[in-house]
Amino acid sequence: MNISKSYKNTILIGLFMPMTLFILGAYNGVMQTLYRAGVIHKTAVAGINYYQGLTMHGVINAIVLTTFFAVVFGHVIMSHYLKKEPPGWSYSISMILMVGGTLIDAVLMIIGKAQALYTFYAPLKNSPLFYLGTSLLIVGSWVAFFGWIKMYSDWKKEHLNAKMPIAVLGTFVNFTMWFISSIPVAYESLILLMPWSAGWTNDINVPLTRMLFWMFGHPLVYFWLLPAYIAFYTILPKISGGKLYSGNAARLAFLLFLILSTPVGVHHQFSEPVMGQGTKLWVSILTYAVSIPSFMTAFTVGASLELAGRKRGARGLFDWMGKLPWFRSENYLFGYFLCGLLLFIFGGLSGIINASYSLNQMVHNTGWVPGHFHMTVAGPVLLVILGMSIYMYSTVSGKPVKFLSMVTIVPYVWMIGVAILSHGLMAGGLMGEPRRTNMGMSYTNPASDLFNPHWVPTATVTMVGGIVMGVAASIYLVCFFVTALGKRTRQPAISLPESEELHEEKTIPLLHNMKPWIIASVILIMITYIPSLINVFKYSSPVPNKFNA
Ligand code: HAS
Ligand code: CU
Repeated sequence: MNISKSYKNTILIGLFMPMTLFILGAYNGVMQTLYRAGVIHKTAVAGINYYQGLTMHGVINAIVLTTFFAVVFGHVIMSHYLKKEPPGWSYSISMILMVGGTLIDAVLMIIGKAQALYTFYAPLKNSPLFYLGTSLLIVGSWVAFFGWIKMYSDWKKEHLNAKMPIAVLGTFVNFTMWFISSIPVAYESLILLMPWSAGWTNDINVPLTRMLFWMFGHPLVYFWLLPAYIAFYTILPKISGGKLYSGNAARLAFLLFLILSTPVGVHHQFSEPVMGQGTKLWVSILTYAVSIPSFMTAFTVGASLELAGRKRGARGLFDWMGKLPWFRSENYLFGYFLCGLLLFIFGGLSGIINASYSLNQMVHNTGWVPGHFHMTVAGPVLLVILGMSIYMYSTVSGKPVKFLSMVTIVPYVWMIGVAILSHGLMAGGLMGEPRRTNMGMSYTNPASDLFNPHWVPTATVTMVGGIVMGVAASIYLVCFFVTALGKRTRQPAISLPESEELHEEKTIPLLHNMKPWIIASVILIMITYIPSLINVFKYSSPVPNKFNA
């Protein structure tokens, strides 16, 4: 599909700007591992202190890059499948708000006025403007969504009997869940934290801010994941040479995320004293339930890959894996997707361990948790972001991808790096190595309470993984920017590989109507959060501002 200049520029800015910030995000990730391995014994390097760097790492990689990607990928999906552009007001206002909000946050983090980590709840405090910047970024993403709703309703009038394409359903599910869950965080940021950090209010209820943050913080991780799932269901079967095993299963998986993503946030608060036992048990059960759509995805995507391997001549039980198009530079996206999926097997399993209350007591706040989430958000999520960003930049700008063989090997190097890093973090975590701690400081003073010789080998393994990831990210960034700054050789266009479904399946009306799922989602949120809120007010009270300054 041909595109207007302003729409094209919006998409390109939405890819270029977060990727530029990713330089800082990735750099601070590698620095984390150097601090923790004791290679750096200081509180700050190049004027960036440990927590400032950790905040940049989390905010840029996990909030900025992911939100921009979800919006830009959403634009490309909508335009590819509906053969339209979103209304001009929606994509322009959305991008202005997102860029503006991000710039505010970036400046504050660089000058050290925001170092309360990406999980921004009290008592850690940022500049009041940080909460505004983050809210603008989120609201900007909503505006894009509003434009897609208009676009879809116009398309529906022209295609009365057509089914909603799976990629469009996935995008709508993702942004509906995002919209619902960003209401509590908007309240937390704008009504509670901003006035508190500006000194306009005298006290703050810490567990309340934590509860509101996690009501958003868990759906946030699925907001990162679902664009990757859309790519696995709708692009991967095609580029592997096969077909999507079941469209209905894909639709059901997305809709299950809509109902189960938001009410599980309390699994981040198993150690929170004000949450009741009943809530914790209930949320543990719901968390196992939210793993079901991922198990379904493993099956459906796995079956689609097996089918592709068999079409390429595989006959035995496992040889289809070898027949898949690994290391092919004309098909570089495949490596990004598959390396992400392979990491996610372990990322997902470690998540299920976290979900058990008793096992969570063992791993909470240790290196195990970042070990888990690097195999999810730095696994399938980031790899799909990297692969699709360069792919979309190239097609939408009309510039060919440069250094194709380098682009092709990046995901494999990255996967090895993440596997080593996560192994180090998780093994250390099981020996009590804390997360979010500048342990390197203690290496100069082995008598320090924080020094534990058992953590040295695992922190060193983590560092090796971090360096390998740093190498992969650097190669990628060179390829991305050389591509982006190269010459146009083709007409700019929007186009995505589009997988066919294997069977013509029966249309199940419930899988084509989001309304009942949205209602079920709101009911489950109320069942979980009304008792939680009652407990928060029963067992906690606001603390005066002066104690948090
Ligand atoms: Fe998590 C903490 C539970 C998934 C991210 N998680 C975190 C944090 C982050 C995060 C960032 O219950 C830390 C937050 C902080 O800073 O404190 N998580 C889960 C569970 C799942 C899960 C049950 N997490 C994710 C995803 C994330 C993510 C996805 C990001 C994108 N997580 C927790 C819990 C905590 C937590 C507790 C709190 C810990 C604490 O104490 O602080 C599930 O959704 C996972 C289900 C996944 C699967 C895997 C399916 C496998 C697939 C791959 C198949 C491969 C194929 C390839 C087909 C069941 C789909 C085959 C090809 C061949 C060639 C073989
Ligand atoms: Cu979670």
